[in-house]
Amino acid sequence: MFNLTFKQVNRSVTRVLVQQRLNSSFNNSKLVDSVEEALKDIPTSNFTLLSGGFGLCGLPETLIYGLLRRPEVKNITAVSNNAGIDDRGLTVLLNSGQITKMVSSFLGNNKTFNRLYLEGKIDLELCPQGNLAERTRAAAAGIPAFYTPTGVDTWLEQGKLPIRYDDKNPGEVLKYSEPRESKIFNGKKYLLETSIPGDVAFVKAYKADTLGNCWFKGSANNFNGVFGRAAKQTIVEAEHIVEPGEIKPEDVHLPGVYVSKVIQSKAPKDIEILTLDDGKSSSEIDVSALSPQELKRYKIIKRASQEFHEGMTCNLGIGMPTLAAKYLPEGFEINFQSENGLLRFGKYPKEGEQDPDLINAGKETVTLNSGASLFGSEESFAMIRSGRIELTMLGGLQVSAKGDLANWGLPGRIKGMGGAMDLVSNPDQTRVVVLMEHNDKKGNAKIMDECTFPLTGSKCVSRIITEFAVLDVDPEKGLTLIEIDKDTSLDELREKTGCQFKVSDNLKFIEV
Ligand SMILES: *[C@@H]1O[C@H](CO)[C@@H](O)[C@H](O)[C@H]1NC(C)=O
Ligand SMILES: *[C@@H]1O[C@H](CO)[C@@H](O)[C@H](O)[C@H]1NC(C)=O
Ligand SMILES: *[C@@H]1O[C@H](CO)[C@@H](O)[C@H](O)[C@H]1NC(C)=O
Ligand SMILES: CC(=O)N[C@H]1CO[C@H](CO)[C@@H](O)[C@@H]1O
Repeated sequence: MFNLTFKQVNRSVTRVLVQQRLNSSFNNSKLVDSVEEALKDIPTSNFTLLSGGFGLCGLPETLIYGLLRRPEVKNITAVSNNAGIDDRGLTVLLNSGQITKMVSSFLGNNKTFNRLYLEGKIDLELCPQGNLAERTRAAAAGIPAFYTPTGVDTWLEQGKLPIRYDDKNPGEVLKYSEPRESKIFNGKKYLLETSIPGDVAFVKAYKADTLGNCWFKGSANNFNGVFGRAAKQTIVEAEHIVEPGEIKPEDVHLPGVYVSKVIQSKAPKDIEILTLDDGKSSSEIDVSALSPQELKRYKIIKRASQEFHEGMTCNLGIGMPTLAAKYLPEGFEINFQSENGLLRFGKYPKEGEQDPDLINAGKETVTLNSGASLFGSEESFAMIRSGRIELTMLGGLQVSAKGDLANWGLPGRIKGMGGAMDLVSNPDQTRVVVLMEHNDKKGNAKIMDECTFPLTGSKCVSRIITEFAVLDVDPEKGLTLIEIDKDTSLDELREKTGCQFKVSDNLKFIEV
């Protein structure tokens, strides 16, 4: 016996254990009856919770409300793309004071989250959406850190993201983010990002079997799949609990090996932004009935729709960029990608066909075209950073003559970058077109020598489309006017623009 090696002892012990399992009625079911039981083994306080979902889609609310009924569990660092909406999702744990720090890409318009952050009641680490996915993916893969192009030359690299405001002096920042180390690979700068391992993950699945294998429906994979892999303890709530084998092995999105417990989900399923196909074609729009403000936007959107080529893959930001898709010629084939995990999504649904599990990055209900595919956020951003998206159209607050873009907040009024920093991180392969009004509401120029608002990306914009002009951007040579509104003179345009621009020899009128 003393001659046995440790390995041999270990092996024989394993054999005995396996034999015991076979002999007894060993129950390997991870199903538990109640949310109390599901949360029994989580730490009492001071831990990191990864909470899946995107808006209200795939939101593990049964578990979140379970935690609300355990007020002694405090000082939670919650990692989640956003915090749900007021009175839904993680916001309830912000209100109860159980969450003291959020790691998110987007504050949104949600009053509670905004207020607590700006009043200095919570810490917020703003994290680009793609970094959130990749930092948790790295944790899931046993990788402590990695280099990524997202956020180069922005507040993220410079360590200027406000993490904590002073609760006594409004607007004063008490704590900023850590600056990021950078390194050049193949002539391009990348930032070092560390992984985000979770202590606990909350996951919402459509179907889970009693072994913990999960299947996500529609766009509900989002952060659920990657978060479910990145925590020491993953707790799944599923709408349908099935027996092992009912989810086909090749359809398992999250293998049970990552999952500790499964409960029946009791969360309601709601749609955050119901958008329906009104059946009207774009040619039916009565331009003469539009208000001056609507006409401005109409001109920008209509001109933007000329940027599409048949068969291209593109990602459209919320607002005007998304609306540009309405002006595609009938039958025109485009692969629209949405960063919450859809490729080849289609029109808004017809009344009655809407599905809370199928939303775009703007949280609007959508449909899928034939040949569509669905995946998690980590894969979506892999696609984005690696240049599979040919065109990204975004809104802008400011663009500089070198093509720097600022579009995620003003100092003191930060909304979060969402996926924008990731979307503009590979401008050599993904063309970045910015749609914006030429001037802000006070008439200030938004096209200028240097942006004054925090950057989304530097030297990344290829083209700017406004109601007055189409300008091409070269990071070295600056701006060239290629199209002008037919009712605007060059002098007027110079007046409205905050920096010099060249005029193309081939200047045309904007045709809309
Ligand atoms: C295994 O445990 C689960 C949950 O505790 C229970 O619902 C199920 O009936 C058990 N199965 C067997 C075969 O004992
Ligand atoms: C949480 O952290 C605080 C401060 O480090 C410590 O005093 C407290 O005991 C911790 N609580 C738990 C449950 O670990
Ligand atoms: C909160 O938890 C963190 C670890 O997640 C710990 O470092 C910190 O000291 C805790 N703070 C309090 C007030 O318990
Ligand atoms: C985007 C978002 O979360 N909006 C919500 C924020 O809170 C207000 C007030 O409760 C809601 O009306 C919004 O829908």
